[in-house]
Amino acid sequence: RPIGVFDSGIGGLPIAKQIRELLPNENLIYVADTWHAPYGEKGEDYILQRSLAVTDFLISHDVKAIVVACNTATMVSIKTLRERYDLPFIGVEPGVKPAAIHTQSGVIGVLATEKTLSSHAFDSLAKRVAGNVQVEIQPSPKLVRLVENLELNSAQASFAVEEYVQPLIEKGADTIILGCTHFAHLAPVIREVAGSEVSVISTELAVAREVVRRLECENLLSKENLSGANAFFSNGEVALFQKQISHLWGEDAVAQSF
Ligand code: DGN
Repeated sequence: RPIGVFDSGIGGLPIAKQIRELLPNENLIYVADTWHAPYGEKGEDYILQRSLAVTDFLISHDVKAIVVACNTATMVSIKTLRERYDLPFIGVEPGVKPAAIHTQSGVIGVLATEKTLSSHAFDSLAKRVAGNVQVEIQPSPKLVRLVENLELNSAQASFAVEEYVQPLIEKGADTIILGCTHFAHLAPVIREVAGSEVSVISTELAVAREVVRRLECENLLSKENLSGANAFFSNGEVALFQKQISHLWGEDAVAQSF
């Protein structure tokens, strides 16, 4: 049985890649809910309805666990998903804890969607784990669209990153959290703009390790010694999705519609 991974678009691909590396013989199904993206600008009911619909789709493919590879969907929906389905759900959340441990200046910055930053779940995460560290937030709405358009090195990407990173540095942040999975694709630009004095924290590896841990715990790891298959679904324009996954995953990735 495969592991399901979903996001509103291609933001979850870096997480799926890490899972693939740690678990080479598992089958993966990746779903990009592109038609309904960006989640970050939608209401909570809408995001929850989409999370439920995508979960039903993944369950129709007999998945054994689901990775909610989107901070926004995790913040809004994971509690309900866990209540409604008898399946392990692994979510993602901004890495406030590692950043709070790492900072020297005592100020950390969070780049994420407006929805994530205004959610109750984020507020309680920050209160719970930041301790005395000051948490500065920066909604970064332009970045998701740039990533979806594969503008990962363009001048526009640098300008947009600068617009969001600069205010955090001015507030004294020496550690910046990528609190939206899409932003991992922009990590090189974000690192360049932030400069060598600032650490940039991304959570793909931690999430992939958590997936391994959960599957081990539930005795759900595949026992077969085959190399795992990957399936990629999107409900957006299939030609664009093919271009995205060829570029970000590999030439052999095949886009399918749902
Ligand atoms: N990738 C999603 C996240 O981590 O929050 C959000 C993308 C979006 O739909 N705005």
